[in-house]
Amino acid sequence: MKNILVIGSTGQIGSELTMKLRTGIPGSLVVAGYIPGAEPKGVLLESGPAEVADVCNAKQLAAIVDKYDIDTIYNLAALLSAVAERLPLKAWDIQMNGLLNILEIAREKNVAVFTPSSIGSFGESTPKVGTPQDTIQRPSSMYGVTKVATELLSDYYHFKYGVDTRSVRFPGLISYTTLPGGGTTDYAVEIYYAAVKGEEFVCPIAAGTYMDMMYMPDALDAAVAIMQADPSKLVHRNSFNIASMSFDPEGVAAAIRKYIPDLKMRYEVDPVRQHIADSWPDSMDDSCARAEWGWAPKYGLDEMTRDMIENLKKKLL
Ligand code: AKB
Repeated sequence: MKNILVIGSTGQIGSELTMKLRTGIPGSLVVAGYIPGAEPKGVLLESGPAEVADVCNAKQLAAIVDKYDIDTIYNLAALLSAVAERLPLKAWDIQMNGLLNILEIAREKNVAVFTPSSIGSFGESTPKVGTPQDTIQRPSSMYGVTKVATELLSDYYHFKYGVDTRSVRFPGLISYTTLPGGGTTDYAVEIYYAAVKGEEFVCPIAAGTYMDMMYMPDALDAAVAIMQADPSKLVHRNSFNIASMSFDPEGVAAAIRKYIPDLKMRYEVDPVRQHIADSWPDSMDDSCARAEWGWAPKYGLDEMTRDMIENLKKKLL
């Protein structure tokens, strides 16, 4: 992993992953891929090359791979779960046709590919607690359908053509740098912003709805570690369960109230998001990731809450 293209470099994960790769991998060249309207700014723009990289434009991607002699692609282009329910054909186009473009280029030009999967790849018939690595995946959302298909297609390219595809199933990701957009787990970020700004939080997810969540530094570590793992140790590839904490809205509100006691929250449940959340696991079993490539998260709910509040205070107040 030396010459890297990050597709979706200005999104919630991409904006931080691009910087982590640029600063954390000595001698690396990291191209920030973006689409018009989501241009990189500030340090992301100044710290390395940037190129328009639309997953739906195979020629454009191939030209970037040739220009920079790319050996690894982080494919972060996706519509998140709630917005994908509104725009299912667009979600299919980006998530599936875009992935196919990338995998074909990877096959021809010997490039390794990371395309994240998600807790969204599971569905109502999946065991909800301690969801195993290998289990039933029959999601009912378009996002979930594309995530299962992403896992299968990525494994297909590995076994059929030897493409080095690897992936993790991300929980809801929480960060203070770039906001997510259109996900079911977005509430778990928004509640921190409301708390720090002293605003009442209107929660779109019902009390008692547990989902896996993760602090961004752990998610970034996972994205790098899986691509650096010894391939001979990998029994699985697409995609590994990774977990660090699971909570419902009351749980995260209680954690925040240790630091901001007057946080007010009321519920206005969004039926689309709630339906999706009800179909996702409460908590995943990540023992395969731990055994095969040494996955070990650093942040629990309390450590994350302390860090989120400290950094959001600097950013917002
Ligand atoms: C979403 O809520 O859609 C994403 C996810 C869990 O994949 N954050």
